[in-house]
Amino acid sequence: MFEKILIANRGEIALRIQRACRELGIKTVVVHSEADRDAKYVKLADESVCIGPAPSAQSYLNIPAIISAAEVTDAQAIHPGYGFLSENADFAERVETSGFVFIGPRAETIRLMGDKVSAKDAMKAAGVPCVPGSEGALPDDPKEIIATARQIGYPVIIKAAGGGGGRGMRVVHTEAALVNAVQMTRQEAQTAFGNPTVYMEKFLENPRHVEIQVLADQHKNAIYLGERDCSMQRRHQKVIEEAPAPHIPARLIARIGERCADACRKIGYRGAGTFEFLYENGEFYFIEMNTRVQVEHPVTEAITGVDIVQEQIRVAFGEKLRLKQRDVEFRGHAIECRINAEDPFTFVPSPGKIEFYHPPGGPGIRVDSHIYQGYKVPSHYDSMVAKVIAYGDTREQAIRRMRIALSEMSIQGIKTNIALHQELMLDARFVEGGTSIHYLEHKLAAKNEVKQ
Ligand code: MV4
Repeated sequence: MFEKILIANRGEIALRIQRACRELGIKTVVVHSEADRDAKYVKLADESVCIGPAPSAQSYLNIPAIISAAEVTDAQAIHPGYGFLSENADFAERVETSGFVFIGPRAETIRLMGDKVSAKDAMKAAGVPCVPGSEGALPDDPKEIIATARQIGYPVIIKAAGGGGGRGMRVVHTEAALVNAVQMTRQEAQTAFGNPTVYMEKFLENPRHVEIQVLADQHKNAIYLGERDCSMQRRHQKVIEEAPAPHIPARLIARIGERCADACRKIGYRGAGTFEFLYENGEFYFIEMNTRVQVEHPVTEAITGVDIVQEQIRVAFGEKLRLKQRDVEFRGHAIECRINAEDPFTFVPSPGKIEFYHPPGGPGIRVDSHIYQGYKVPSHYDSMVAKVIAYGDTREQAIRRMRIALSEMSIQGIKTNIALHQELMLDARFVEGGTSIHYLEHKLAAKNEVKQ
């Protein structure tokens, strides 16, 4: 096994990766910015290297500084976590050409999935069901664009090939608005991503966001670890995730999961990955693939007993997957609440010093967090400060345990969204399960109307 891994990330995921390394007997190097110098998780690592000032562009996104840190500390592999450089194909390539192992897929695979047109083409060819849409990128000819939209049927959505995660999209309801919308999306895509390529899909009006977790080794073995429902979101930021997805038949999941695992074998995928689907009227439609470990991986760990971060490290080292699909058992239900340092009404980030912290605990509760009393939440990064994961034999038990956990949890000194989670755990539609991607935004809009 590796002797030493460099963690190119911060916060809770840097701590999560450290814990996986420790269990595998691997030493850790954590890189950090000046703003994170005094954080406890930095001191917990075997070694730490300051790679630059607070702004991410000069630290957590500073490729030469990270590679140098790996060189001076003699690390053998680099774990990128999520966000930052985790899906940067150039970084993965530089890591490997510098003689280190990138804990993730091959740079070529990251590049393939980073371009949403090539990702969709690859998945379609591998037998994964996709949203009906244009044959690859849209041409320039307005006549052809109009013909494509007529074939698909309105409403359609125009998406940038370089986008993803909700950036660079536009919904079009009528032929009159089509050509201009394509032109505008192209221009924005050119400005934002340096790539004017766009494609068209049928716009699904009220879907759920259901994703499939996969694991693959370098010997063409691949398995799926079930699904997560991430529909509870606001402005493309997930708020609550759960596994399994409520009210979706297990045989449907098995069918789509097999397709994903099979696609991994066909494209020579390695590591952990997530196939994002829209789910509507009992059908799955692939939209994007994420080539990193995700924030919400703990709900899958809870229902499968698989340590996804440890598996990432093992397969990066070249080990064969120790599990076959028939060894994967799904048991119980898990829910994750993302606790953010933010104003509960305006959602504006609320950085600052944590004056008091009491984490929840007890049966079925896991808290992934790097915070503590006296910790200063920096203003430069994402506002997520903790993830509370509740596990139960049933969804009802997981919800009950989450309610108790949230009632125990106390964070003073900064504003948090704990009260929002408490409200959602009592929301009749959430309790019923199976709400769409629009539910939370509609609920918040209705609440604001009452207030005004
Ligand atoms: C869609 C869609 C409806 N129809 N594609 C937004 C993020 C990006 N990953 C894809 N997104 C969407 N693509 C078609 N053909 C609706 C969304 C969407 C969405 C998807 C997942 C989670 C939250 C969302 C919120 C708004 C829109």
